[in-house]
Amino acid sequence: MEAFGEPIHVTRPFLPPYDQFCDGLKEIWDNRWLTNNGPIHQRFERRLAEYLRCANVALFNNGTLALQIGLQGLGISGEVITTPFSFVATTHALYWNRIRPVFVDIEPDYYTIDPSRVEAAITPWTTAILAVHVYGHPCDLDSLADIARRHELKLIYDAAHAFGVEVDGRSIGEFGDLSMFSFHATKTFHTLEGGMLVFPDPALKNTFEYLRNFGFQGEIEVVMPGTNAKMNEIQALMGESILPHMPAILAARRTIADRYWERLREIPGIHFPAQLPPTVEHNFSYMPIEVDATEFGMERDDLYGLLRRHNVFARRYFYPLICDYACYRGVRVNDPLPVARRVAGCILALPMYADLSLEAVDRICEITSEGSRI
Ligand code: T4K
Repeated sequence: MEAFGEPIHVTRPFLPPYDQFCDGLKEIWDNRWLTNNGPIHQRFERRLAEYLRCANVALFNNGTLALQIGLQGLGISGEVITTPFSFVATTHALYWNRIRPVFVDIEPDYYTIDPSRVEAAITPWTTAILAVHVYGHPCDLDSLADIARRHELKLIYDAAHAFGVEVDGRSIGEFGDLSMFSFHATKTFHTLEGGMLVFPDPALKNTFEYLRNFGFQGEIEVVMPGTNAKMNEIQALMGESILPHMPAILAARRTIADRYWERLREIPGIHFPAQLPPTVEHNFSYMPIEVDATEFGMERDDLYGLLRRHNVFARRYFYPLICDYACYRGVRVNDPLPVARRVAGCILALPMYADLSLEAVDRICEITSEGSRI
């Protein structure tokens, strides 16, 4: 199989029609209002609340700062039980709040935090659970809610990958005490860079607004030592312009995922996460596969290299585990993490984005299939 002429990356941002975006820019030029809770920001925030059917939302300049502020606003301290199988920003948000991460294992079907391991890791210092809907797979919502309630812990979801996901007809943002969504360029829905908190307690809205704007309450009072985490008008315009395209984006991703499943299913040693229950409306934010080296005849890293030689830039999301990065190696990890270690060693995220052609998917599958025959 010949290499692609142009690189095929793991993702490619969706962009709204150019003219539509330029019309929006005109509004910004006319307003001369560029950031600090501008009119487009306010409108976009309302539209998101409607889209998600969640009353309380707050926008930020990126997901990492949104999560940091979320933790700070909820007053989380001490120890937080979390997953090592995520993007490193999940743990960084704890670190920046001087919270000790307690890493526990994931379950093997969807790679989300294993509730039984969470319960086993609770100590008198535990204040919260920080779970991740990794690849947009919903965590075990009921079990985590039950543990949080019984042990009086806050339940926080890193929903960076989960915009558009629904469970039983409810937005994934409706669960827990707080959810953070990332609107980074690489996400299913984006605002160039951006992030959002969704929360059931309306009293938190002011706190988050103070924290993202230096702590200002009005013009001459600062009520808390906040930071600068404001979404600007161009970010908000990008989000507002993409939001109406979400149904088409999700439908295109579903078609691509179906094609991958159909083509890859036949290759020995290529496995997928378990099928999600019919109650879940998925967003197909990533296309993860597991490579069983014995069955496939090639290690995951060799397949990664083979694809690269064909100009296909799959990614090893999420390898290494967060606890194995140099900056977290000093953190004591009591859980042996057998599932997380196995998955991190064999996972590969294949290209997935709305305008990836089915012909390209077929070629990626063909290259993969050739790998199994080498
Ligand atoms: N929690 C979780 C679970 C997360 O996954 C993330 C972010 C966060 C928290 C933090 O949210 P943010 O603060 O980012 O809002 C990327 C993203 O930068 C990061 O947002 C994302 N997770 C993570 C999973 O992936 P990299 O270092 O892999 O990105 P990069 O620059 O290598 O981009 C990946 C590919 O995307 C490129 O090879 C090409 C393509 N691309 C990228 C950009 C930026 C484009 O085609 N155009 C672009 O503009 O981290």
